[in-house]
Amino acid sequence: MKNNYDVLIIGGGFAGATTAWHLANHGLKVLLIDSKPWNRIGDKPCGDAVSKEHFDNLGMPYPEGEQLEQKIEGIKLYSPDMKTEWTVKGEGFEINAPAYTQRLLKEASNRGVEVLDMTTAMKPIFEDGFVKGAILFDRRHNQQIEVKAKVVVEATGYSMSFRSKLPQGLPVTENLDDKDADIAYREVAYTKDDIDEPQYLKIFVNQKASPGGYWWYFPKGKNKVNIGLGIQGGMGYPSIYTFYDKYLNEFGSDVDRNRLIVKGGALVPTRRPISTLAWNGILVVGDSAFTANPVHGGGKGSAMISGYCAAKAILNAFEVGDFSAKTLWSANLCYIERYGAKQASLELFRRFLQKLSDDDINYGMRKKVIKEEDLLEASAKGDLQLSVAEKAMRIIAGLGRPSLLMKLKVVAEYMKKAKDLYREYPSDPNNLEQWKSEVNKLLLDFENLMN
Ligand code: FDA
Ligand code: PGT
Repeated sequence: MKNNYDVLIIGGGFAGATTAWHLANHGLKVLLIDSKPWNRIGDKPCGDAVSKEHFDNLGMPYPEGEQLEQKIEGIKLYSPDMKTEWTVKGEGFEINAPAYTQRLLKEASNRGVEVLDMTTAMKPIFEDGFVKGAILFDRRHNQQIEVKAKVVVEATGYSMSFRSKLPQGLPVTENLDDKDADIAYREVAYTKDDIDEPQYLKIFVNQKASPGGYWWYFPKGKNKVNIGLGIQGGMGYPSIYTFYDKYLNEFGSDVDRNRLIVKGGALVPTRRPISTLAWNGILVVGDSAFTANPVHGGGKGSAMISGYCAAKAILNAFEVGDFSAKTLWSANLCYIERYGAKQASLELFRRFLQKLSDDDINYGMRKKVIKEEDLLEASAKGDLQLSVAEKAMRIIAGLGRPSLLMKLKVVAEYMKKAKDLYREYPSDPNNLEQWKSEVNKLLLDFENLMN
């Protein structure tokens, strides 16, 4: 079977569904496919916490009814010794991800987007330097379909299962280094007792119980919780299950594992975004484009941003009738301005945090070397304010950890440099390689200073 579309979206998770939602109703012939059956689309291992701001910024509907499990008012962050508790205020949602994702897909479908479930993209159609479509396999009808499209959107999540089959060497085939990802696992279960403050997410930083990551306890209502942890990849640590079983009681003593609802693990990219979301005939969005936040691993909000930026770039490309990297490039500028530059700066912060000992973190949080507001500012904008710490530097340094403070100063400087470099992101594909080498140099310099 052969078919022609304007746009083919591969993957119906948060990134793909958002792309479809923003493309719908604009007169384009759009097909979205997902390997999963309809009722499981959107069902992937996740903590399911998303900040309200993302919905506001993108003009997207709030989760409601069965899509919303708990309104969130803030995050409580605990030091390894549990002696310091920081509260970061901020509104958000603990969502039912399959229900919300399927809602977006249904709305897109009602507005003209075709959605095919149980359909997998097997390989790209690549001709004359352009992605021209894909060979699909429709498991519902056991048939192969050849789909030609002006633009293909790769939204396959951390599997990167479409773009990894393109000719290697194209900028959009960039790979993920194991150490630039966390391995994360979570279970959703009922609790034995009612949860005290279900409106707060809890994050426990502890290098022993979750090296290079953290434990979370995210309430889904009064008596249900999403609990899990992330550990840094590529470090040769024991399996994630070993950590889960060993420390569950410490962070979730009220979890009733006899009333388990769902469990599963996956990778979370914790780096700057892929160097370009766009190439000839293709845009990459979501986890596949490494859009998650490097410090907390949240990737649903930024997957939505990338989908929004991709849709805008596609609509523009159809206006001018050109689908080359040069025209689709505007997706990069949109994404970097809204989130990507902050990711680059937070990647450096993440590299610093992952090397801290529990003692350092206990000390840093107790003495407010970084304050709650600074952390929120860093997470929201990628700027680390050290003015207060700098003023107090001499006094605090006298208290015993001058090296930690000095390092933090370097981190703040390099975070700023990273953001500045992302402000100079090339305006077209020609200067990409030169710019990438500058980014690599910055990362290398930073690593040398940190070691
Ligand atoms: P996602 O993986 O959701 O979607 C990809 C889709 O593509 C899937 O539906 C898949 O079936 C389909 N697909 C893949 N290959 C295909 C092919 N060849 N053909 C057809 N279909 C194909 N984020 C957050 O904001 N808050 C949080 O609390 C957490 N917590 C969290 C915990 C854990 C354990 C993990 C592993 C991750 C998180 N995250 C998170 C991150 C978040 O889950 C992630 O960033 C987004 O769900 C990514 O959405 P995408 O749409 O990019 O991929
Ligand atoms: C240290 C490396 C860790 C790697 C992490 C991997 C773990 C994987 C697990 C994935 C679980 C995902 C949990 C997602 C939580 C969502 C949090 C959230 O929504 O955060 C909001 C919104 O941020 P945003 O970037 O989506 O949006 C910004 C804005 O709203 C839109 O423009 C913001 O809240 C926070 O950032 C709170 C801070 C969380 C901090 C995480 C812990 C880090 C450890 C800090 C230690 C500090 C010690 C300092 C000592 C010197």
